[in-house]
Amino acid sequence: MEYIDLFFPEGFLWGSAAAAHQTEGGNHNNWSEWEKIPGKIKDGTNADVACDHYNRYEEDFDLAKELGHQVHRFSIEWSRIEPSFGKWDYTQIVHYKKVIESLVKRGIQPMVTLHHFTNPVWFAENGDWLNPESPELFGRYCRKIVQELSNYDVIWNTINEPMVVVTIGYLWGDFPPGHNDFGKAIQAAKHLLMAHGQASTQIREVYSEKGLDQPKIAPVLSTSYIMPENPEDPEDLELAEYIDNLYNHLWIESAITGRILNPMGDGQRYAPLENSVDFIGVNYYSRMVVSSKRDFMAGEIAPKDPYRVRCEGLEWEFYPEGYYHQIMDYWKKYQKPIFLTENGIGTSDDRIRQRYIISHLQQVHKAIQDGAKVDGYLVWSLTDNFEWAQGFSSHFGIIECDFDTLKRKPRESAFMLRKIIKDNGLVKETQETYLA
Ligand code: GCO
Repeated sequence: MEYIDLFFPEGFLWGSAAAAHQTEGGNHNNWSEWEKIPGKIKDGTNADVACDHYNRYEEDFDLAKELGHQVHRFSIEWSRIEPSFGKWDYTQIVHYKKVIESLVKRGIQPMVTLHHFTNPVWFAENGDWLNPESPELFGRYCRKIVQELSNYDVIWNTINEPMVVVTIGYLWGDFPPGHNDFGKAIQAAKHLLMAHGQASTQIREVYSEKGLDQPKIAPVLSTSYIMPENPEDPEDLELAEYIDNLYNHLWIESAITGRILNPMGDGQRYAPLENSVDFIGVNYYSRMVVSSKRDFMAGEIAPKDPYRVRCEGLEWEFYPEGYYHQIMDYWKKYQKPIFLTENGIGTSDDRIRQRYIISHLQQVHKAIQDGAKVDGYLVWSLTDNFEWAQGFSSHFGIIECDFDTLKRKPRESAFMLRKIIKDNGLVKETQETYLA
């Protein structure tokens, strides 16, 4: 295979992403409660200690710096900031200030996620995202945290992967709160959408009250290339289109148009959504093949291609072509800049990760060549961490974390990415070395 140098646009930003509950340890929230229920976490583990990132963030950011990262995406744990309703914990606010300062000190741009899956226990006990007041409750926390952190140069992510929260938590029941109910799933999606609107409104207001320049705000979507099992079957095609709309578009189209679209609403305007999306955060891992002969609503998707490499535990197929497809689709439909906020693979074989990252970046490059405005790429994840229902059995880190000793050790993929960052692209030699 003959490779050519593939350079990325000037100013393209590179780095990694992580989330509070998966790395910090010591959290008390709806997930820590869920982890206590036998059978919910595949390997029977919990995130009580996780990577102990809460105490070791300096060490982790030293590594990120050494590895050339320019941005780091992490989340603030709501349950730490507001452990009981209306009570703010200032020691935790100070903690996150230090986390941000420690990135800034190393010349790494902080990208802060306000909600990454977890909720305070009091919020979960009050109906979680089914509570009609949930958007405002979330908005209050956002106002607080933004008031405290707006003096730093932060890129804001409001809600992470709303449709994952909805699909896995409210439809398939494998994440908290464990519902299996389409109606509830749609209700939760609507409230998460309104919560995004509340968050962005609070951010805008706080910055303007303080006379600060408006920051960049984005929700972060989980996207999957939805394909029909049998492309000749009109029913499969129709289902694929339906799921694509429901999973990949309904929510973001509502956020961008400011209208709560069917089936979440009847297209009514929701003012807080106005001007709520400066760019779209896109997380991509794989494709999803659907069939009209299987019950998607019950979590049934088509059998995997036996010849494709898969993600440890989660069984997601290695499918880079879908990345190009999804980036182009969002770009064409919404004409908003895209930031690739997560991409990676859980694997114990780092050579697979190396191939995965390069193959996916080739697709990103192609999308940029074809006109998509893509501003950056973050690998998921900086270190191995608690992979939700998979526990510690899926290794996504470019840095290995030994969960007995908590020792960190960069994998070869981390050095590969460092070279990519330094070159601002995939030079011929990088592709030859890692795709060989
Ligand atoms: C997310 C993701 C991460 C996962 C990753 C691999 O919501 O951003 O779910 O938290 O760890 O996607 O599954």
